[in-house]
Amino acid sequence: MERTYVMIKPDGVQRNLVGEIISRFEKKGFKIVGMKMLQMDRAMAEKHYAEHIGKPFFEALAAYITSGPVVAMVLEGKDVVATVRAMNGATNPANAGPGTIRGDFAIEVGRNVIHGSDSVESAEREIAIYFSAEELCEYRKVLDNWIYEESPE
Ligand code: IDP
Ligand code: MG
Repeated sequence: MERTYVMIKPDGVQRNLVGEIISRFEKKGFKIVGMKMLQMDRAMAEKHYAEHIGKPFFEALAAYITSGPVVAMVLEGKDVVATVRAMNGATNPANAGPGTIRGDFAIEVGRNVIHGSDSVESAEREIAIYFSAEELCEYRKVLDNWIYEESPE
């Protein structure tokens, strides 16, 4: 079953959106298989956002993402990578539709509340930054049969 890395950014924590955001993913049917709170340091920011090092917004991004605790999680489910991106909404909240997390709760790209991996490969890379194998839980839920037609593997 596909997995993705999702992170409630420091503004999401400060603005009391942790419960609201987790609730959306839970209600959708995705399974939380890992979760923790942590504060990122500069080295973690450079690792996570390696592709953005050197871009004009990188320093602001590094300051933002290390400015307070984040909630890191791994979600599991069918097409979870693309679906979480859709639920998060466009990177710039000005372009994020209503009903998306960024569309409903954010205004500026530099305070866009949530992160979600952009591909299965990115998800694998990002999950490994934040979680060891022992920190991820493999388990079944009785509701799985009410969320999937076929029992998920
Ligand atoms: P994504 O988070 O939707 O994958 P990316 O383009 O990978 O978007 O950018 C990573 C993060 O960097 C964004 O979520 C946002 O917090 C920040 N960011 C991206 N572009 C800008 C910008 O132009 N100004 C300020 N921050 C930006
Ligand atoms: Mg990205």
